[in-house]
Amino acid sequence: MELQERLEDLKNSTQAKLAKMRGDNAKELQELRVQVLGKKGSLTELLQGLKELSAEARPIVGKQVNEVRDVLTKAFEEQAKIIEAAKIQAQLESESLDVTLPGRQIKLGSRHILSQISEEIEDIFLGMGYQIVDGLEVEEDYYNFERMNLPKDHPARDMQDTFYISQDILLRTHTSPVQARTLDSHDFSEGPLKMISPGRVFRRDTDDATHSHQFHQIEGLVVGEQISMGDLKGTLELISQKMFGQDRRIRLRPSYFPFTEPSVEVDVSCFKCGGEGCNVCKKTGWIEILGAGMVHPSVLEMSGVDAEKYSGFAFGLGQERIAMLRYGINDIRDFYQGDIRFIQQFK
Ligand code: FA5
Repeated sequence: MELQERLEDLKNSTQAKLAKMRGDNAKELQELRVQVLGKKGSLTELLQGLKELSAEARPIVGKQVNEVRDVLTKAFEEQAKIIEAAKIQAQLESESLDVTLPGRQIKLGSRHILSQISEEIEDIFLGMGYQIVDGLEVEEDYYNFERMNLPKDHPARDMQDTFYISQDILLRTHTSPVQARTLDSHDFSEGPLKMISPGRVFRRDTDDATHSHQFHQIEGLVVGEQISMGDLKGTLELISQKMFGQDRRIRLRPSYFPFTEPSVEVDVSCFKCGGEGCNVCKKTGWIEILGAGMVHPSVLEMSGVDAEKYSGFAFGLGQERIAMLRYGINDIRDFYQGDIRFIQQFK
């Protein structure tokens, strides 16, 4: 057969094979391409035949070979596109994407109720000119106890069962050590010290509905000239009214803390029954919210503050307690479980 005829034949037969090829057979397409256009393929083989042609015929047939190569190369590319499109189509069908389905909702959290309470109390005190001080969660025994007038072996240490890290280092059991640290650094020639310090504290208490091994307190401390029990009462009355309502009253009951003298427990009149007695106040009309007192002269003196000239009051409240009372939360463990249904109720 003439070379030109064989060329024409190769072109036609390849085009026919391509036309018959199934749309999903990439392997078959590749094999055919190698067979026809590959280094040892049919077209290369035909090219060898050029050598035997006359010098006049060679360029003409050579041009034809190139034309056939171009046509077939394009045809293979077309078929590759068809195969690729079929593959994508098959994939889309198998994924059965339903664009009419509603989207998946991203669950948004919100500020934790304990953070909200802490910010609310901070705002109240900032408005009265207090500073907010950060304390250390890992504290020295010295500041947590000794500087709070609780020397080693003092029986009142038992009231705050402690996680010790070493003999001298512990997880603070209350926010009161911040009192000693701020008293140490305060310059009284610049005016009285007025601070609050919110933060996390730790005790080896067994977890139950009202106790947790870690919880949050807010410490308050005011030290200056002629600070009296009346100032303490007025301040606590104000904070109770802001937190629990304008018509709240407070009552002070004698208590004991080694770092205050006198010491008091502070009750607020029940915000649910107004003082008549109900299940929230256990029929007493009053709810205990915090411990407080006049700063013990020894605590002042250990910081080098002249207890004859300066006096002050301090208080410490449990944040969880405030939130539980205000919102009727029955179990303290709800605060720490990160359940979005709980957290979102306090938006
Ligand atoms: C103190 O911790 C004193 N530092 C408070 C204080 C400060 C008194 C300044 C005087 C002057 P108390 O151990 O009572 O006191 O704890 C204070 C509050 O922390 C309690 O009223 C309670 O609301 C909360 N609390 C105590 N233990 C736990 C616990 N295991 N889980 C949750 N809250 C607790």
